[in-house]
Amino acid sequence: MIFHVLTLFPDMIRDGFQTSITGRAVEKGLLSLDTVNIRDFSVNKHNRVDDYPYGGGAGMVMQAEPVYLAYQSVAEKLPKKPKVLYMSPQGKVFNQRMAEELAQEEELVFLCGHYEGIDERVLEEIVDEEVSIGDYVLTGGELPALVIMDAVSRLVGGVLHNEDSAEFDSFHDNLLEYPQYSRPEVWRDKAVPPILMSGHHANVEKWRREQSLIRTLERRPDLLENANLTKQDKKFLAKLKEV
Ligand code: 4FV
Repeated sequence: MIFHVLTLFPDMIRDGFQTSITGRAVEKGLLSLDTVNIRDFSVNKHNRVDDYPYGGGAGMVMQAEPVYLAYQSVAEKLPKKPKVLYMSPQGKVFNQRMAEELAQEEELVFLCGHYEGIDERVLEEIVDEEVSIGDYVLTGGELPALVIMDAVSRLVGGVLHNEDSAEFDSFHDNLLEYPQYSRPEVWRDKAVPPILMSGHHANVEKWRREQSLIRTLERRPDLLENANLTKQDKKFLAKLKEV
């Protein structure tokens, strides 16, 4: 997977991506990161990339040309048009299912805005999908790009030590994950649920599935609509709702 990031703050992207799991994946050649500084494509003598919004109003807007030239500097090197994602509160809200879809791509281009946003005309020209990481306003698109790159990277083969861990993730079957425990067996008088010490894998799996169902019903009942539930799951949930 190759990530191209069009940004005014390439260092922020590099620093955020080249540590820990994604950093090791870059070293292993499983992922690669190409940051492009939009300011390098400024077309005015003061190296500006923003200007006042037509129609007035607060703040500044990123101009179309530097963004377009930055995009072209990536696209002209590629055999086919890459998928371009623009980070914006006006976009489709990101989720695990979207991460799984994006992980199928070979290359992704992330466009990171700043100020009040980017001139709509270049967005119409180059953007395939506007994506939001949540209903709040950030100072820039860099953190959303890092969030999405991290979630997608986990799903790229070989990035995670243990492939399975992605398989039993939160939102697996669209359910919240079960509680986790590790040594010591008793911590400040709190013991690990005995079922987890039984070594009886089937019982452990059953208990974990029930915990996922309990948590999802308590914390995110909205997820249950699209959850992949077995008959046993539905019977267990019905019993929970009786209580
Ligand atoms: C955002 C979000 C976000 C809006 C104006 C950057 C900021 C500034 N992006 N999910 N929430 N972007 O707040 O993706 O340009």
